[in-house]
Amino acid sequence: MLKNAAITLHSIGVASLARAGNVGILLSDAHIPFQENNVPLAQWQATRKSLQATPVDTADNPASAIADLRNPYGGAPTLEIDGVCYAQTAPILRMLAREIGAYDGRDNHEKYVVDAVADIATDWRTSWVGAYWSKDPEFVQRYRERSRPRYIKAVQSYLRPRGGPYLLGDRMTYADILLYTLVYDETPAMCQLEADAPLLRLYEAVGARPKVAEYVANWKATHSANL
Ligand SMILES: N[C@@H](CCC(=O)N[C@@H](CS)C(=O)NCC(=O)O)C(=O)O
Repeated sequence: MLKNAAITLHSIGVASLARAGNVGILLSDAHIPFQENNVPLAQWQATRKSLQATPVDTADNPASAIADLRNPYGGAPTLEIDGVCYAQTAPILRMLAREIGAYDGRDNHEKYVVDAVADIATDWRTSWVGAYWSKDPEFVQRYRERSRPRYIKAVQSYLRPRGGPYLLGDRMTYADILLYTLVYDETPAMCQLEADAPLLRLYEAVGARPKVAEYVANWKATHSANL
């Protein structure tokens, strides 16, 4: 499905790696070529509408009328593979992990751990997005003082006993990528991570992977044009 496919990652031009960055990082780390359609925020509504639209059924592609070939919710990231849209960050990452045969646990218990940490990261991301755009200082303060420390404490409880640097030791999973982009967007300083914190070790290990470092450097260089 991924081999020789035409792959486009649709993302919104914001000053953060955000949700779409997770998909870009996994594809890059796996050496899978893709195009990025980074849409300026002001033009996103039109892109959203086109991603939501169910394509017209055609004689040579009758399956194109199926709604899940598009992105009914219409958010970013949307990953288009040979004209089929995949939506929702964690499910996209899981689908890619299954296709590639990496970035996940090897047995059912490991897969559960990866899913559980990914779920916390997903909640953390949603909470962070709310605080990022909020104009309510009390809400932002609650996020900083209660929500963020609670997410960090929870993920570090999974990381600490396994010895790091990644959640499953020396194998990077898609959950590690979700955590990396959060710490990147928040900054390690805002996360108040101690020098020996497991989450900081994970952040440094993911960021030091050559294809991840290359993706992030390129993202910094190119995405500012759409802000
Ligand atoms: N559950 C979805 C949420 C997607 C989402 O809300 N993405 C934001 C950007 S990070 C977005 O697209 N906002 C603009 C919109 O909803 O049109 C996911 O994890 O991918």
